[in-house]
Amino acid sequence: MIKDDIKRLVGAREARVGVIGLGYVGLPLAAEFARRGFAAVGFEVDANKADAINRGESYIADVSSSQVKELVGAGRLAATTDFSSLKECDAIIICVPTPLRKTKEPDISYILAAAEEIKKNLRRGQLVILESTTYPGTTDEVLLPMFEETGLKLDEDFLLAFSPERVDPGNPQFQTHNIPKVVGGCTEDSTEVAALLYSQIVGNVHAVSSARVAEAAKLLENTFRAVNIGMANEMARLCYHLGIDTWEVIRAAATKPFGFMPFYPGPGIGGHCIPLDPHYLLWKARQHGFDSRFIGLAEEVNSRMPEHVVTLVADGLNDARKSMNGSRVLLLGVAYKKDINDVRESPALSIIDRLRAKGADVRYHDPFIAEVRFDEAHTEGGGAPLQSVALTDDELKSADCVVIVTDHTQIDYAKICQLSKLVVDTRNALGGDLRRTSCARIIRL
Ligand code: SAJ
Repeated sequence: MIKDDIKRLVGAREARVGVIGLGYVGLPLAAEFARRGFAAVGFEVDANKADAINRGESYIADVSSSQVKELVGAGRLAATTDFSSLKECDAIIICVPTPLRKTKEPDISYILAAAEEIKKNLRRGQLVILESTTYPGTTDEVLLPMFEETGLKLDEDFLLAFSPERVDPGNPQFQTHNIPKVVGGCTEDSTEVAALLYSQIVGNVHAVSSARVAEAAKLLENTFRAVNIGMANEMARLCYHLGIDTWEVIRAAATKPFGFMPFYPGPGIGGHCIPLDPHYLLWKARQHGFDSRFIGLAEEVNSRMPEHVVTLVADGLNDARKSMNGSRVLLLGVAYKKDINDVRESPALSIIDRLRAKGADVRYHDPFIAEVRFDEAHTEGGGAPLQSVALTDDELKSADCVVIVTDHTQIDYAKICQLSKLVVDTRNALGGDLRRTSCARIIRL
């Protein structure tokens, strides 16, 4: 059995660790193994990324170029587009994207492409771990048969496990080394050795009985968020009809010291995890004839928030006897959450598209994002790219409505209050003492 051979290499930190996909998950992971004394090789399809790493340059904010330069200089970190080098690795970790197709069905094509490369180079004595978020069963129903087609046998020749990524880009408190790691193998040997490998770089490793338990745990984590955000958004729409301040309600409920966890309404959910991951669980459930209504309902509520925001803008303009058509609307923030430069799945894209479709003259200011381009899903309003405008006094004064879509910390919200005629605040950025400053009308989500 190869378990002991790999454990010896891992224990001595002589195991060569290959990471497929050097994105916001793979690069920090490869760097952490290298930092702990392992030889780490990143495998990339993008030669520009591989070249940058080998030049000692990082393109991921959570890993500094100086750290990459030091690790590459020490010969402990390298990157390559030559996947044949996979055969030299004792452990191979897959960190590739798992997007959704237009039909909202899982797209595991990146996992399959990585698995094909591993299959070509699989040899006796290797541990393979999948980290990409996917539906329960991917590791043992899809990857395992692919690898056993080579004639190599699980446990006798190779080990196979799943361990969900939990990277939270830009989080100053939680990084690779102090985020507990769930690990589940296709066999006990696989679980044991994968757990030993991660224990070299993570303080808390939580082993579970199978790969699919680990796959399901990850989906529960993020479906939990999507469903609870959906509840907060539904509460906001209900409170709007009841004339109750949603944020005040949540602040009050959050005083409960047990049995409650605050989530907040917003303009919709964006990012590369929360809008997508639940659909992997939903798809798998349906394969087994089980329809998870919570996931579908959360998706429906969350995806309708951009429409609700546009309604608030229309209501505000209407109260000022203005039509949406021809009004100047300035969005503050287009990133999917504050203080980052990522617009993936951002609700701002839908809000802009909808406002434009109603004839509004839409502009935005986002200190993190210079330009926004629109895909085919957002062309009702014409779909022309937009550039961020400077947040000048004139820009604020000339807007018929200002919409706070992303509550970036560095924005001067007191100035927004003083110079704007109408503000639709989807993030409670004007909460607290700003409520009392002399400013225009505020409509709060
Ligand atoms: N959002 C709300 N209300 C909330 C919380 C979030 O509307 O109460 C919105 C955000 O504005 C954003 C979307 O939901 O548009 C997703 O927000 P998020 O806080 O979940 O941020 P993400 O997408 O970066 O999620 C990641 C996830 N991390 C991983 O999957 C490894 C998630 O599990 C983390 O909990 C989250 O970061 C985090 O806590 O920062």
